[in-house]
Amino acid sequence: MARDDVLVLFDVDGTLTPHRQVILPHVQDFLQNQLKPVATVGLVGGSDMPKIAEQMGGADVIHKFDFVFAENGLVAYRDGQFVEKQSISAFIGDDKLQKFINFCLRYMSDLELPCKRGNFVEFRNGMINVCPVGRSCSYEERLVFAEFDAKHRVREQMRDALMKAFPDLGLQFAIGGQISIDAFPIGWDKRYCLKFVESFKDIHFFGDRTAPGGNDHEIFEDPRTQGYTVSSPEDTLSQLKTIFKL
Ligand code: M1P
Repeated sequence: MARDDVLVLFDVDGTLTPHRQVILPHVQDFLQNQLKPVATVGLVGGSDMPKIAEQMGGADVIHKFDFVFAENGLVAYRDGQFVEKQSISAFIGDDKLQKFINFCLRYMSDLELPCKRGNFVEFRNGMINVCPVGRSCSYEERLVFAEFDAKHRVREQMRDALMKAFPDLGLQFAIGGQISIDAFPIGWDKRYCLKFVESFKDIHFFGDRTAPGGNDHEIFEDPRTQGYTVSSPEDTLSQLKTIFKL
């Protein structure tokens, strides 16, 4: 099949890079020199554009990949050009958003964690990222929280509390990374990016958070994609080699 018929979309964290780390040179090299000649290649990350650029080796990520979808596609680039971005505040309204943010801050103020740092609520274009340990934690503090969370289910409990407190706000909540929860309007999950790629005959999606509640789940299950669950960047490469005979 021709390159223009086949699209391979990748989640970033845990799929192409370790969480919040920079892509390894051999993974970047494989995508650019082995996969790109046979398929159109895109990224669809939950993170915002600055984080995706940092992890993928710089701002020219929009030129290296045919599509770059930040914040699930709520911020979209094609062939190095900005296409569109969505606004959660325009969609939900600031009154409602403020109630939601106030609830999150109150809820997090009662949590006892191994440590707390700063930037507990990150307001992005199309989503709000809520982080109990605080996004300004160090990498070591991130790992300590992730281990604590795996044991004590801090984020799952918070997500349940949010769903109970705001059944009618029209928001959905996804656990995409190690330390935070993404909140965005229902339907603005990673399937959102598929509206930009309708012309492709085959769309392959690779992600690590494909189980229910994970931020790769909906696009993984979507009938328009063929979904693959991966456990690491090395696993992604190994599956690509098998599927595309590279
Ligand atoms: O993997 C995607 C996620 O990456 C970050 O998650 P965390 O900081 O919790 O590891 C965030 O940018 C999050 O929004 C995103 O979905």
